[in-house]
Amino acid sequence: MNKRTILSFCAVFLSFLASSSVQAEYALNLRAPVTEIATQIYDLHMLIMYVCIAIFIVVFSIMFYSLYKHRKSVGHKAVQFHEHHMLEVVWTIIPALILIGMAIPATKTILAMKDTREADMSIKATGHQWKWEYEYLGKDVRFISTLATPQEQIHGTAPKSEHYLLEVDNPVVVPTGKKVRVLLTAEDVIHAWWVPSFGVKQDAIPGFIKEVWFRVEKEGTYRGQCAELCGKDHGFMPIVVEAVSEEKFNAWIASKKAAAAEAAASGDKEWSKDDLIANGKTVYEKNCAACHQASGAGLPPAFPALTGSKIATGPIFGADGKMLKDGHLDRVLNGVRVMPSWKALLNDVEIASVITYERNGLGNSTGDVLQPAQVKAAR
Ligand code: HEC
Ligand SMILES: [Cu+2]
Repeated sequence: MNKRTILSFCAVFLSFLASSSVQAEYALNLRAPVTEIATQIYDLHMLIMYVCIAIFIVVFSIMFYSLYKHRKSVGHKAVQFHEHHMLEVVWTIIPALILIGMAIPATKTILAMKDTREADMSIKATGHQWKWEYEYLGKDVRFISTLATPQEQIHGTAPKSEHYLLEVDNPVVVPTGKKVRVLLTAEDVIHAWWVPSFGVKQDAIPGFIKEVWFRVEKEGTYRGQCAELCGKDHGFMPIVVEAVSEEKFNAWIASKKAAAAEAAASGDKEWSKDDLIANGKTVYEKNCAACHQASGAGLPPAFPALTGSKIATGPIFGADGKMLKDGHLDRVLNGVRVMPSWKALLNDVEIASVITYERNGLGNSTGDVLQPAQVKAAR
């Protein structure tokens, strides 16, 4: 190697170093933290990054200096120091100390992350294919949060909106300044609840309850995703958390309760066929189209077509007036194999609407109507 090659190599090396540390300040770094834990994670990340850079500079400077200064062409002879005990002890102890130095703050943060004690409120989040269900424990509020991005944008026939695939119909609302504990589980497959600005990422596993917590100080809308990889539609079940003042939060809880009471009351009244079909279309597109397709054609053999389906156009009640086993209502309420059970996810009005829509839309025309009161009685 001549002097020019070595110099140009050094130049490339230095410019690489400069660019990577510059980039750390810009878009390539972690999301700006908004919780205490996320801030700790961010600071740890930076600290360890600087430690790495420092080690890199020290090690490579010595290496390149030695290579250059002691090269054969200037007549250097290799020095032998095999079995140099002092040297071996030093190069074991120094890295060990560096590792311990990094492990101490990292462990502190992990312990703080797992410390869900003394939470001000708890939300149970359950992952479903492909949506999140939230239950505010002790507050009697429960709802489903589904993707709000229209199918046209997903299939490329409409321009994509600003929060493409990161928008939902019902966001999680939390008060600022409060320690919120999230209990995570899943109904069908493993999901993962991830909100980067909170420093929260946790698998939601069927049969287990995992706990995470966050405390947001600043009002705002924070977005995340289901971070599970295997499975078809985890990328279509985002998470949106709105942090608001305590008054706004209380008002929101009251409005959710009022809406639930209203939905319960509307389940007792007689619905017109047109209203059921119109409402059913919305319910269908949100909950069923991912598997059975918006047209009802399904994706056979995995997901049967509802258009012309024997079950979806067959009888709902038996001759005795009771719900028919393996009939249309039974299938939707209780599910079977891969078909989810909708009992806990949809209310009477939603189930009556979606069934009426399946029977009178999607290319079917049985002409009959299922009333919410009938669903209620069949539960
Ligand atoms: C996760 C995918 C998935 C979703 C979401 C889903 N289904 Fe299904 N559904 C299935 C599968 C799979 C079957 C077939 C089950 C079997 O027989 O093994 C099925 C079967 C059915 C059947 C019986 C059809 C037949 O001919 O066998 C009806 C009716 C039905 N679903 C209605 C609905 C409704 C209404 C919704 C929305 C509220 C819905 N499904 C949402 C997967 C899904
Ligand atoms: Cu998921």
